[in-house]
Amino acid sequence: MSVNYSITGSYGMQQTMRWYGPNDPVSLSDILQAGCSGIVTALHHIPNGEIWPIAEIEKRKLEVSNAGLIWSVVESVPVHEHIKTQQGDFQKYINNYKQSIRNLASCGIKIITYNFMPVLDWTRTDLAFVVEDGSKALRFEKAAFIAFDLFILERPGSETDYSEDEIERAKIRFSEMNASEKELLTRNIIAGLPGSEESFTITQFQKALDTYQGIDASRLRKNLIYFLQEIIPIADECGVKMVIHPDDPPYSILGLPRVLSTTSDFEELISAVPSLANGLCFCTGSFGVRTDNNLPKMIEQFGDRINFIHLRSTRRNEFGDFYEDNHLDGDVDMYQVVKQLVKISQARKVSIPMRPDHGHQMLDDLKKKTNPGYSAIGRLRGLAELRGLEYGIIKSFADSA
Ligand code: DNO
Repeated sequence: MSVNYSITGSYGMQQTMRWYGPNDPVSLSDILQAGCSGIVTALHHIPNGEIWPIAEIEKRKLEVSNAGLIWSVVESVPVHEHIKTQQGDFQKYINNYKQSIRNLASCGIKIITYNFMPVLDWTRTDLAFVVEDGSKALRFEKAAFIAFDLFILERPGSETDYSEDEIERAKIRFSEMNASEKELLTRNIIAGLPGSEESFTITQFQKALDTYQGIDASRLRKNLIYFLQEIIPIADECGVKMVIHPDDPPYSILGLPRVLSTTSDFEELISAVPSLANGLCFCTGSFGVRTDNNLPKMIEQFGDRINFIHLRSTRRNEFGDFYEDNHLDGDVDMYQVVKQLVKISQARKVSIPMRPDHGHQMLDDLKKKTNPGYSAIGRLRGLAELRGLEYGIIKSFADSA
């Protein structure tokens, strides 16, 4: 982990990209050509809750290393819903999770990402939002999301979650949608974005939501802490860093609690389970949606626990909508963020793996079928910009030293 991967000869970020495995339209050789040294991947074919067998891990590891790359980070070993709700066989799933940690560690893979979002992983309403330059971005439009909740899902009690204004805007938005737009919106929300391990029909979806009846934020937090108390000692034993990915978007949706959206959310996890193996995947796109999250400050505060970085910049408006802007644009102050990240890398003498999180669908990729957010060229643009930014920062630190 203390290998120096930076082009500047100083500690900085290790450049990686997510790879969805052999069926990913973006190949390992594409990723190598983008200038990456690391790969972020998962065994998506292993059903959620089952142990990741050593043979399967080794097989994936070999594919990656044959391409001249290193499997740097697992994103993600998914947390079974029963662990989040503490229903059914949850203790068995926790034990399986522990074994997957041990197996990954025995293959030398020591950074593991997970999240604790109920039912849904990351959520967007529009996967092809055309921005000014003609490229396509991912977007979360509040009125469309509320329209889905109130008028498509018709979730019991949903009206009480929104203001009158929000309901009015959602009504108008819904009345303007035709049948295929409604269908697409539904699919975007519940059919599972890349990396989500769950996919639902409307009936299954309401059933899944119902399993959270009686589980509020404090209960969900308790369950998360219990999970950490169980798995972090194992991670410690095998030298693994667990990193939790923040909620995306970083607030409660569809009446479901969410407990990793702010600084104080993570502080609670640390005070309950202080080991440094209890770490954070610092995702600027997710945290950056909230105006009360000061990203450079969070990096300073949690610097010794940030072991994986997602860089992306969202742009929000007054209605609670946001879309994924170019990596150096949007509301995230990427200069301050990267500067703080370089500082912590240098202080800790590690090159923390970073991936350009998402990218626009652009140029030739507009004609191809791509995984939403994970096209080759948009991520290549993002990575190139971030690499240049980091290079300038590292050089200027060296000059002023
Ligand atoms: C989206 C990602 C998420 C994230 C998982 C982590 O692109 O950031 O899928 O990987 O939530 O467990």
